Amino acid sequence: MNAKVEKALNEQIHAEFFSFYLYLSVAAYFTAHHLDGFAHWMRIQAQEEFGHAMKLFDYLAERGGTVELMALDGPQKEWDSPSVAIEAVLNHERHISQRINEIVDLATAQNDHATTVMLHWYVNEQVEEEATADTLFHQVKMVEDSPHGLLMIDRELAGRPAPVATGTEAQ
Ligand code: OFO
Repeated sequence: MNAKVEKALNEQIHAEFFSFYLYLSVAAYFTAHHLDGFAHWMRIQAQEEFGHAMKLFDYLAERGGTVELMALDGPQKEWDSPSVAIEAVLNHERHISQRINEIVDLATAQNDHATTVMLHWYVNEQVEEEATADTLFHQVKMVEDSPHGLLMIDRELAGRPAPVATGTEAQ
């Protein structure tokens, strides 16, 4: 396959695995602060990121490309408050959207239509993920000074169902 696209997809696999790692770190932060619903929600989010990485992993293999896994940096471990932690997630999703858009541009410029079409799934997924993180951020910000409000959101987040698929399917 096109070498530039192959490189960009490998870098995106790395970015998705870093998202997995970062969200797991956010989950650990919430667990340490006894907000188990938030921690549960972030663990599921991390699982989804793992799925996003594996979807690209499988796609590269299917196209005869070479998967090159790279070292992951240690993610941030502490945030000043729950809203700051969720804001970090929102900002990270915006960063991922930007990356996806750039790879779509690259694949299109390289006439790699199969990759452009495959990436449309990620473009749509990013719209949803940014919207979800944005809503959660604003809700947490609204109640941040009220433990009661925070616990209500925590209870709600505890109900997020686990992804149905296992293995390498993206969510
Ligand atoms: Fe949360 O994003 Fe992956 O793609």
